[in-house]
Amino acid sequence: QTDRTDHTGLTERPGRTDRARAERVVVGAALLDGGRLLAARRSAPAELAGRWELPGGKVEAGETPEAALVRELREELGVDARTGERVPGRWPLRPPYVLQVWTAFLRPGSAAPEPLEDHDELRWLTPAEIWDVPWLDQDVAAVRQVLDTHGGD
Ligand code: 9L3
Ligand code: MG
Repeated sequence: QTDRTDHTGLTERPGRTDRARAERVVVGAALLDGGRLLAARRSAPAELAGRWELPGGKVEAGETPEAALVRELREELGVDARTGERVPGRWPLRPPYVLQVWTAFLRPGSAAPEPLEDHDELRWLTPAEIWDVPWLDQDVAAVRQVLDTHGGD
């Protein structure tokens, strides 16, 4: 591949721009309540079943990541949530997917989370309990970052 020159006269590095263009964001929620973090055990697909994750899913076309996260939390857990801050970092999943994480909080009057689809168990973990569950490999670094930035929330 050769470098392209755009109208500004600057060259782009094709590898990097093409990868970024093809990327699909999966949003994960660091759902926090009283200093505890919600962990969800996947029941599907088979290769992920039994491992724990930050709940969430794929951002759909025309959707902001924050809106996708609120939608996913309603669909998967039956809750009315709002997003907080982006947790710094981006963690590669199976290409073209990349995981990004936002903090999230239950809105007043929200139902308590229930495992409605894709999960079969939920746990609210204190910081001391965070590593008691077998997280998905791809979620470990994200959870560590959540603990570093929001461990006291
Ligand atoms: N994934 C990994 N960690 C997460 C989430 C929410 C998702 N915290 C992976 C699992 C799937 C893909 O991303 O391979 C899409 O997620 P989903 O739509 O099946 O939840
Ligand atoms: Mg999901």
